[in-house]
Amino acid sequence: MCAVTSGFAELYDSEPHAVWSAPGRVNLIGEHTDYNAGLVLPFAIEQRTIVAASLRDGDDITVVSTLYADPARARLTDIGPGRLSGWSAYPLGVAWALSQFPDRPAGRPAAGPGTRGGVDLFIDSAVPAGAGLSSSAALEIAVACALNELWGLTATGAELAHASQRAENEIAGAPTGIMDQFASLLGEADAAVFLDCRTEDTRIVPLRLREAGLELVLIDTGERHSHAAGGYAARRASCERAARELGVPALRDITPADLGRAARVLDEETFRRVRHVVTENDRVEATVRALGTGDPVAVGRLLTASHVSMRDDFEISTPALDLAVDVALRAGALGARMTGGGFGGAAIALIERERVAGLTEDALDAFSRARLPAPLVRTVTPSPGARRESLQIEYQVHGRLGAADQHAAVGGVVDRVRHVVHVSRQQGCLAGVAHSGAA
Ligand code: GAF
Repeated sequence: MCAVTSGFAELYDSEPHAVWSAPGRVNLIGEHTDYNAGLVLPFAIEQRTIVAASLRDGDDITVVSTLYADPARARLTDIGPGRLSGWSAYPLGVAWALSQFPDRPAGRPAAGPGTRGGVDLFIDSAVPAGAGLSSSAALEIAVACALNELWGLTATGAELAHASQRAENEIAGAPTGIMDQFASLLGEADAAVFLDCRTEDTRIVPLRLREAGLELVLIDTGERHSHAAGGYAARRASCERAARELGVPALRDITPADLGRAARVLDEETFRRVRHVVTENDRVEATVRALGTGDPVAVGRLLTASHVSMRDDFEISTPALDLAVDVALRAGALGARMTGGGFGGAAIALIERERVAGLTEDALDAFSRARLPAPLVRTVTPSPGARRESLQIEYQVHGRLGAADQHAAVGGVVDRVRHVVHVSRQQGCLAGVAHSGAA
């Protein structure tokens, strides 16, 4: 039986109704453009978050994760802005947002009456937190898919994405955009998701990496960050202020031809923030075109130009991310850039398959010489988005592994599950004394 189902059964003394999963994502290009109503091109990765869930009596939502020692339980009506903190704000926030979904969505069958009651959830994940791979969206979307079905909501993918974003913005307090949720929902094997964040039109863009003998390599610096604080919010505020000063609804409405006027109106730093967003939107469109014509050299150049723009204009890179990009380029990558919100996390490189081993060696060597912690270097595989799983998924959460590794990983998961069940029982989660945050 699957580790999350056995963990669920051990913790809640019954089988889960079903299991859902959602992947993390890597953004190929289009950074800090989503909340500016701009363009993005992320892809879902093979690392997934898995949720086993069932309805329960009453209106308590219980969330337990193999990754966190603090399980939580909250009454649905007690969840609200400013009342929760920590990891459980994300899944509980999704429950809060979806509990407000209309009973009778226009033109669709009514949601099941009175079904928005208690739910027990048991969560496991292979998506590392703070690495720029959107572990938060993977968690939100897996929970959103579970609740959509358990509560009979008939919400569309876009509605689930928005409910998840509300959880992140209003309950977890991270002022993030909509890219990650769409990527986690809509990803496909060997493809990226082109999203226009204003119209929310999406298009699947084939990457055809294998045919071209190419790999996407992730260099995780190990530097961790959170978007609930600091630089991310400051960048968003600066973009919104610039749009107001330039008299447009969003920076998406500024074109390269407007940059001369922007330079006259804005202070120097704000102008550079704007220039990043405007040129990044252009680079996303150019990348989609280059992928369409099978021109990986052009794609690589665009990725590197994006990094330079984030390093110099948007100022969200770090010395470790810059080093990762430099090493990748010196190892022969066609292009490389930091990916995600910045201030830590990972870089990606587009590189020929036979150069991957050399890049790995060079990165370890360069980080060691710079006295930085060893980076984690691995290929990433563009993968399918969120789905309901069969219950036979014992080791899929850990991605592609050899048979021996699978055995070890399953053993590891089972050990983690046992530990979590033990901790949850000790903390009285099941006795209902761990009501989370709310007054
Ligand atoms: C984070 C956010 F969650 C996204 O919405 C996006 O803004 C990204 O940073 C930067 O492109 O992943």
